[in-house]
Amino acid sequence: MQLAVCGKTNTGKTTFFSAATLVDAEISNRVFTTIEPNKGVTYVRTKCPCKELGTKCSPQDSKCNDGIRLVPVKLIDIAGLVPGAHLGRGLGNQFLSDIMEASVLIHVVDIAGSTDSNGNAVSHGSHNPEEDIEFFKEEIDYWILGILKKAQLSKRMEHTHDDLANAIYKQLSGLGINLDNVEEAIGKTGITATSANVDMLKFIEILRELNKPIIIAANKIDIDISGNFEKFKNKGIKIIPCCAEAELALRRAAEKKLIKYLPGDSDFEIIENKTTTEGRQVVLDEKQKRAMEFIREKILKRFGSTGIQKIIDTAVFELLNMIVVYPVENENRYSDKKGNVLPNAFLMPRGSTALDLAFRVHEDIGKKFISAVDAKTGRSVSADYELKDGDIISIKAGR
Ligand SMILES: Nc1nc2c(ncn2[C@@H]2O[C@H](COP(=O)(O)OP(=O)(O)OP(=O)(O)O)[C@@H](O)[C@H]2O)c(=O)[nH]1
Ligand SMILES: [Mg+2]
Repeated sequence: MQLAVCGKTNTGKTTFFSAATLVDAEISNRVFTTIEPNKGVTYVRTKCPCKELGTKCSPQDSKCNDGIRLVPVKLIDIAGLVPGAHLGRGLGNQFLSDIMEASVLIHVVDIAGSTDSNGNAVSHGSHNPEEDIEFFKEEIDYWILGILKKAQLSKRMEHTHDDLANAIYKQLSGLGINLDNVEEAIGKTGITATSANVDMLKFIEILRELNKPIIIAANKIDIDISGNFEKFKNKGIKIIPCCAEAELALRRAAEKKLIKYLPGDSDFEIIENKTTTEGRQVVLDEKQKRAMEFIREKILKRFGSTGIQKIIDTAVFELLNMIVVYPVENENRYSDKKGNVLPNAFLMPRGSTALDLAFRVHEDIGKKFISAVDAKTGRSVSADYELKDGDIISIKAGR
């Protein structure tokens, strides 16, 4: 599963990406700083069962920090789009296909309105971010329309004997579009292979919403003097305020152990008197302390967090409707063969069954599935048992 950080140029996408992954990448206040996509790993944050079970876990594929389990998710930071990208404007449209590789699009918007539609700096509040939200969806939709038009669907259907859904599905393969969604969108719009562009665009809009949910990261909330965020809150869009710059500063300070902070926390603690292994004292200097205090007062106290973690978690748990399940070998010790307690944390779509989990562990285990045990209750469950968030399951398979 991959999430994409995307949107107009110069909105803070790479800052968001670096804050979420701690991968170093160039950040600057000019347009098109990022050309090649940056790739990294971020984490969703969930409660680890170790606390409630009173045991100490030893994660192998994820991390646990004082009862908070961090489960990895891929993140990609894509070059900025400008209006007309689908026609090749700006850096062109090759990036649109990068965007479509992701399951959720994190659209980073400069909510402070401090950059115009081409990403150039303008006085704060002078650009309306609503335009950016609309243009972004339009770029994707027109780009898909271009692909479908090129396909000459009716000719292709004659040739291959595919029905419309299959013809579209095949044409859009590579965009991570699923056939059920194509059928649903056709059902809702009644399009045919020769429908006019305006009807095709309605179909594409529905298909996009089903396939590539968008969450708006309302970035640069620290300089939003126009109160833009407040205006969007009630418009029925998924939008979360954030300050990528603050998160990056906090994460870097935490990495150096200058502060105690976990992504998503509502506060941090300055670590005084920290000594390195070489015996050097490392502390935040006065300027850094003031910057941290600013973040605490202007961001954390006002919004409850920097927003970055909340956006990642919302993308995975809400928009993709994932749950976290812990497969184990030994249901009494909650461990794998080697004795690692709660070694793995799997993200699975809500509605997945014990059998789906068995296949996820290994195809062979899935094929030879006999039963499963819910380790928390000790009860045996069947193949079609629907997994719950936080379940610890031991699969029993034949030889
Ligand atoms: N005030 C403020 N500035 C921010 C924030 N996040 C990023 N910036 C600034 O916005 C500018 C652009 O940041 P980048 O992360 O390079 O933006 P980008 O969207 O990746 O830009 P391109 O790669 O050029 O498309 C830099 O000057 C950042 O320091 C934020 O939360 N608040
Ligand atoms: Mg960038």
